[in-house]
Amino acid sequence: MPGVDVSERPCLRETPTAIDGFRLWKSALSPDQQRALLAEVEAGIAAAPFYRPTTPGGRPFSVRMTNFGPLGWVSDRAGYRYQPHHPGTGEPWPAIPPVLLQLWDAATGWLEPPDACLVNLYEAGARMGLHQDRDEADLRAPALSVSLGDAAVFRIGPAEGGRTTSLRLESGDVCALTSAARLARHGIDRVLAGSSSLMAGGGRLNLTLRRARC
Ligand code: MD3
Ligand code: FE
Repeated sequence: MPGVDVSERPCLRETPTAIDGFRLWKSALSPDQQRALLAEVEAGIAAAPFYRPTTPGGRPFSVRMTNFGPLGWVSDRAGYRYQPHHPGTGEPWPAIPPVLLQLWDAATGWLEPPDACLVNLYEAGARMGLHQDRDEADLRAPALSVSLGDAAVFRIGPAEGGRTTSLRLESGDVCALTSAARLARHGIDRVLAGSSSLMAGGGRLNLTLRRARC
């Protein structure tokens, strides 16, 4: 698809971070690429609308979610899990946009493709508390995150707990969570409303690619 080929950005450089295994590419997607990816996400959500999951304890998330790919991460009274269908419509999740598969290959080098893409929508006031991602079968496989829309204050710290580091994730930024960072504690403290004009009406989208099954 024109406008969403990662090879169009030959001068792209990795931004060094002090966090072992946390790899960051600021502005990996150009504004045109961000708009093209947003259009693909919008086409997907027409078939798999955002819904508001609840924690196993029954508390609603402030983030709304949907998924693309063979498996989607869901949470409800029965717990956290990956499943092949949308909990509201019962339909299979839409395909992962090809540009995201291309980014996975380029950024992670992991031979198996991702089988899950969680799509998080942060509207005004939404946040995500510190947590670890450990619902995947092989925790050695990396995760890859793409941010679109309003910037967010992201916090990350060691798996064992202790000191955390805050950094801003902005529209078009891509990060890979590899090795030690794969089990890092992380969350979104807040979204900076009005920081991006990508999405009419504001808000932030995060797409996280993972390998749910071996
Ligand atoms: C660090 N999402 O969906 S993306 C999540 O911006 C999640 O919506 C946040 O944490 C968001 O689980 C953060 C960056 C990210 C993604 C996956 C990770 C950081 C990670 C996996 C392990 C460690
Ligand atoms: Fe997470």
